[in-house]
Amino acid sequence: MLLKIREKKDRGFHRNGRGILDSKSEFIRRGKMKYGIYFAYWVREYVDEFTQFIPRAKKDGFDILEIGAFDLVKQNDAYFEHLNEAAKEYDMILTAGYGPSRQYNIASKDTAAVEKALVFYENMFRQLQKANIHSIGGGLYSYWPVTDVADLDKEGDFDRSVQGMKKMADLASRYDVTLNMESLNRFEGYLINTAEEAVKYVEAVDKPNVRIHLDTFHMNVEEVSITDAIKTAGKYLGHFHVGEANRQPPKPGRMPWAEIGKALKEVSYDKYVVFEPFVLKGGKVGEDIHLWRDLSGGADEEEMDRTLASSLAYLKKTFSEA
Ligand SMILES: [Mn+2]
Repeated sequence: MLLKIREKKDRGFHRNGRGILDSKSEFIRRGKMKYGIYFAYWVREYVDEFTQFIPRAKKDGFDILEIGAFDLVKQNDAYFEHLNEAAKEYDMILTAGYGPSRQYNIASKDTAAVEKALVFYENMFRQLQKANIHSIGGGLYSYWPVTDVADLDKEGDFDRSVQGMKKMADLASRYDVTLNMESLNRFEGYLINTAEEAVKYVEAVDKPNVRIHLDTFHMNVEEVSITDAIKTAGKYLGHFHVGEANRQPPKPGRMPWAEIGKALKEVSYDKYVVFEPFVLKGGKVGEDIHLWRDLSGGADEEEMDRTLASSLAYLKKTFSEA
């Protein structure tokens, strides 16, 4: 009955008080895919206090806030209590992203370093559980960004990484955490650049909590076909990042969003679609992302949010109609 009333209302779009799409997006949200935003859209410098972004993500229409896992190991119980309270209040799901420092490279030839990395990761997983986070994505199979290629041994590193990941997966499963292996472009990583390599990796690890993480920005560089890449990842797809080729929030024009939505449907993807836009130049974030010019159009805080909210409405509509 409720559904029928909603459908009636959905004949046309109307706006709520905040200018965000309305009952139509509410209707779409009843589908299985959920939409999230990576916190770094809003900042030039990394922060370790993520509670501040929860109301903002909600206001812009998101169900998920993706946070950076880098400093979680430093946090105390009060920190997690505060974070959890806000997540509960705003009905916000939290996920995490991490680009491992070189010292935590589980593909390293230095076996003592790998053991240390596994200790670090176990501490991180314990903290993720405290934050009620069950999904972490990124280049967890190696380190990020890879710049030193002096004695790079891709095949050997791949095998070492698989062995390390088997252990890491068992540790993560104790804390109910899924590890999503992000396929990265050639300028940031070398072990997994394509969905095909990701499948090979995940099948070699052979653990139910090690899945594939695709990102349209990276796929735009490496894949012959973005939609074929999604189909290649298929049942292993565990996490999905979206952004334009220049990492602006999704919009009509350049990326084949309708086809991407169709491919996600074809593989019955029912997990998270997380926006990972970067538009502000400057600071450590801009430096890490190699963003040397402003891509926000000189937007102020309010306009940043308006752009994001309308991007979300666009993608939800496009994916739901695909
Ligand atoms: Mn990504």
